[in-house]
Order: sequence, then C-alpha cells, then structure tokens
Amino acid sequence: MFKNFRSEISKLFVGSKINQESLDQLEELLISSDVNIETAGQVISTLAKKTISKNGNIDEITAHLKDVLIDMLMPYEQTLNYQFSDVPRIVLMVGVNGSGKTTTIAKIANNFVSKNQSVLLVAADTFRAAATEQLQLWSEKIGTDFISETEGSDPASIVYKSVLRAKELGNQVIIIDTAGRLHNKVDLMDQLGKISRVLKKHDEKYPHDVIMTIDATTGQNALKQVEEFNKYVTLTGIILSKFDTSASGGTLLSITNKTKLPINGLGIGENLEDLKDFISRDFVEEILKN
Ligand SMILES: Nc1nc2c(ncn2[C@@H]2O[C@H](COP(=O)(O)OP(=O)(O)OP(=O)(O)O)[C@@H](O)[C@H]2O)c(=O)[nH]1
Ligand SMILES: [Mg+2]
Repeated sequence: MFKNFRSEISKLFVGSKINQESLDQLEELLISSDVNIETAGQVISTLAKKTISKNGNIDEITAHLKDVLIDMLMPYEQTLNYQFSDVPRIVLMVGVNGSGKTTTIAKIANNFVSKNQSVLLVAADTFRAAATEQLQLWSEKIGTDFISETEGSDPASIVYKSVLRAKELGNQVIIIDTAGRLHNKVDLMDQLGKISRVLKKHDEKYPHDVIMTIDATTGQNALKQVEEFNKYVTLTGIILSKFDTSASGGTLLSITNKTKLPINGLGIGENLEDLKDFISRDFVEEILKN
C-alpha cells in the first residue's frame, strides 16, 4: 500500500520543485495507497500550505508530509484502558471473517490478566465448533474463565448468560468473541445488533468497548466495513491487525478521518505479546519507510 512510497515520491519531485503537477501526482499516489479521495485531498491541501524552501528537496517534502500525517492521526491514539471502576467491564470484539478477532482477544485478555484482572472469555462465535475450541485453547493458555454453548445456538443467548456467569465467578472483565461476518450480510449484521441489545438489558452502559479488528492488508473497502459495522453496534475503537505482514497505512488514515474512531492498538504477530499501542509518529515512520 504505502510500499515503495518514498521512492515513488522521489520520482514525483525530480528537480526538487514542488508544483501543482507534483501535488496532483502525490494525491494520486495516496489514493493508490488506499487513502480515500476526500482524505487524500485534505492531505494535499494541508501539505500545499506548508512553506517549502525554494530548493526544497525530497527529504524536506517527505518531512512535511510526515508532519501532516502525524497531525492527522495523533488525535486517534488511544491505548485501551485496563484500569476502571465499572465491573464487569464488557468488551465486544467484531469484524469481518479472519480479521484477527480471536487472536486480538487473546492478546487483550492476557494484558488484563497480567494486571491481575479476572477475565471471562465468551465464545459467541457459535457457527463453528473450531472457533469455540480456538478461544478455549487461548483461555487455558492465559488462565481465564471460559463460557461456550452448543454449535448453532443463538449467540445472543450465551452473551446474555455470560453477564450472570461473570457475577457468579466474580470476573472483572468479560470479553466476547463473535463470528466473522461480511458487512453487507444484513441478517448477520442484525444478529450483532441483537448481541449488543441483550447486553443493554443488563445495563444500558454495556458493552463498554466495541472494538473492530481490521486486517492491515484490506484496501479501500476497510472504510466501508467500519461504517457498516458502526450502524449496527456503536464502535468505540479499531485495532489494525497483521500490521507485521503489511506496513499499510492508507486505510487507517481514511478510517480515522472519516469516522473519528480511535485506534486502540496494532497487531504485530500471532503471539500474546504482539499487540502494541498505536503511536502516530512511529506508525507514519513505518509506513513511509521505503
Ligand atoms: N501475522 C499476524 N497474524 C495475525 C495477527 N492477528 C491474527 N493473525 C492470524 O490471522 C489468522 C486469523 O486470525 P483470527 O484471530 O482467527 O481471526 P478471526 O477474526 O477470529 O477469524 P474468524 O473467527 O474466522 O472470523 C490466524 O492465523 C491468526 O494467527 C497479527 O497481528 N499478525
Ligand atoms: Mg475468530
């Protein structure tokens, strides 16, 4: 996505002159790097306002571009809050198929456990037995409580019960794994809305966190996915998974700019410790690296 971005930019600014034509080309380059048209336009107009010296070279232009991108992303840095007073804290994880929900849940649960919080993992992906097993294995590895139901049962039912179970067990945190679903499958999206509604039957404040995982390799479509999910459940944050496999950034720029949702972290591998905070400066350095 932002792959080879730097060498592409240097081609645009041969002779170091920044002019309308090079800016137009840079805008196209951003769009081809999965930044949506509106956001790319904003980046360019902000960049054009920066004073670039007469002999401004590629390094100067790149530095200005970095500043523009960092300024745009910084308001969305938001580490998950692992300390809180409202118990149980309920985290609902959503996203399209294979976007990293279950793995990200394991990482988050592990962080809670390392802060001595007692966690209940809820297997609300009742479509596939393998999904339940995957979460159960993580639960055993991390040392959390676990609740599941028979394959094919209504996920809203196990979600409702999980709150009662957490009260019995004295859990401070409930993390709910849901089945992957495509944002345009209305019946499956409705089911997600139902999960959120049954939680609200317990308490209007539930769920406290609704996190959507986005696979870093997803292109322009990621923004659409987030907008659609946000219609059915009120998202509170995004985690970009698989950032280790693709230093793509265009997607995140469009998502934050359009939806104003914070970024709760970056997935950088398949292990428990592979969740890092989203720091806009590091992120921009990474995506403009080559
Ligand atoms: N390299 C890398 N792989 C990841 C990361 N997060 C998840 N994966 C891998 O991506 C694949 C899918 O991850 P899951 O956590 O099962 O995704 P999911 O969203 O729960 O998938 P479904 O439940 O099938 O919708 C697995 O092989 C994970 O190990 C990450 O940050 N980096
Ligand atoms: Mg899963």
